[in-house]
Amino acid sequence: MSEEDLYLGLDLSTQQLKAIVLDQNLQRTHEASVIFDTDLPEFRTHGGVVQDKSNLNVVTAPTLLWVKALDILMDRLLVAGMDFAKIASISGTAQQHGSVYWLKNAENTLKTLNPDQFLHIQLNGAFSIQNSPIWMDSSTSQECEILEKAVGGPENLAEITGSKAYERFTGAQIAKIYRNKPESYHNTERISLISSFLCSLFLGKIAPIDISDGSGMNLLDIKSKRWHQKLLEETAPNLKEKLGDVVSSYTILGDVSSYFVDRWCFRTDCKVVAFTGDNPASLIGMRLSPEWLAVSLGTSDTIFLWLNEPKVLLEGHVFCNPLDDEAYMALLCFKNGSLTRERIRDSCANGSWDLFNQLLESTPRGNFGNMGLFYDRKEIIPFVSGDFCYNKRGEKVTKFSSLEVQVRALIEGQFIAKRAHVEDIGFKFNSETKILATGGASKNKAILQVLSDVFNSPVYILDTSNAAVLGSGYQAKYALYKKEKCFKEVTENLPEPKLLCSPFQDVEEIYIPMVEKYRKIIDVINYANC
Ligand code: XUL
Repeated sequence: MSEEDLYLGLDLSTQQLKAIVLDQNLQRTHEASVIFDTDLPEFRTHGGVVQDKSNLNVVTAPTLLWVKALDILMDRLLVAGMDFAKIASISGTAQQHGSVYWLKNAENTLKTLNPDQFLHIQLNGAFSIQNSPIWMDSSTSQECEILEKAVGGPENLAEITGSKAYERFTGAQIAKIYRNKPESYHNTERISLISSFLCSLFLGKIAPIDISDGSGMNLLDIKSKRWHQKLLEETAPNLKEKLGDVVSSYTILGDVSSYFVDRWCFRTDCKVVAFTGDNPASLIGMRLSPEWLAVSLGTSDTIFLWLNEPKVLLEGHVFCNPLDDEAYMALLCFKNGSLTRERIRDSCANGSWDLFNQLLESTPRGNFGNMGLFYDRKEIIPFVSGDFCYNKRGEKVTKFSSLEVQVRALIEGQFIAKRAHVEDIGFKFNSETKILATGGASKNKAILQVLSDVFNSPVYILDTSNAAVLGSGYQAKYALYKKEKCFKEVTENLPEPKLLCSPFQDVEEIYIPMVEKYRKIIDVINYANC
């Protein structure tokens, strides 16, 4: 290993393929990206996907688009001055759950690629299904029912695989392909996740699926880290052979293929490390450890946390941890994030965040006992929609007495709900707990102060706009050094998160009762919806 060594990280997300090159200190030296809609218009994607006009629930992406994007990306890195011979290792990440179907003999094609030709020309005929189902697909409710039934219900499936059955998860998607296109399924040599598919292109053979992305399939037993026999059988025949073995996410799979050595001048001993899903890679990119709770405030709000033991989550996901085989990670998604905040900003503050913040800061913690829950779209946790406003006497009202109260009710309500659900999955708050705020709204200090108060924990920020691709770059280096150093040591030169807000002294007295009040409100709403 030399001081000159560089690490290549890739991220195949829904709308683009990105690459980042990091030096020994994990500082970026080069980056490039390919935007699917505009750089590859011939595939006619919108937002990187194709929605079936006759059934809007069917959402796919052309597999060859991703291959062609890699051809272009490599070229862009070269034009940016990249010397590929300096790369010591490669890892990557991709949108989760989507699947790629390799036609019989595809592995042979991968092993014998001609370096004088583009990948997309040579892999044109390598797929038995041309359009890969992706995470935005929701057309498999029938298959989900079958998987849950096979193991005695959603709770059992969540206990085995980390999640109840979800339509976008790969098991249900494979089952649908087998049912609708049995010929194509039988002609399939191997099935990859999008992450392991991208890895296969670098490896020159079909790469194994890693346990962390593999946890997004409803097929893997997350405790034994093996495929669950009964679930495989219920999904499709001979599935075990088509999926291959799973590996730890930091596994070095081998040297880069001769195609990359001959075409792009990679060195022959450049290592390819397993690729994983974008959420596990983000956990790496944020350098999360057990005392941290990452709260991403975006279009949807997401909470990431490190778990030392698996939990049974009916509303959320548990994945094997990409850094530590003994640990797990949890992911909770809340659909009503920024869009709901923007709606209330527009109605109360004329679209101005400054005014919104002034209104928020002019009301006291606890909002005089008023409480509001706002769900523009049907929420995931809890499964409800509509606006729910309760005054200080606990009476349901159509709206609050002032704009200030309305604004605070929204922000407190969003974070109180998150605290309740994080507690429900067994996360224990203590004096060590720290919150890492990310996403668009993490620039808003007034909102983050409420987050800090409701969770009674300090809130830090870190530039994590590229957490997934950075995470794959960190993983590329970590895998090489794993025998001598822990992850913390490998990433020790990176800047620490910056403390932005600390909780006020009185917050537990105010918010513990409000969390209880929230639970009661949700029970009443759920009861009324039954
Ligand atoms: C997670 C999920 C999405 C995709 C998108 O379960 O479906 O976050 O990974 O990139």
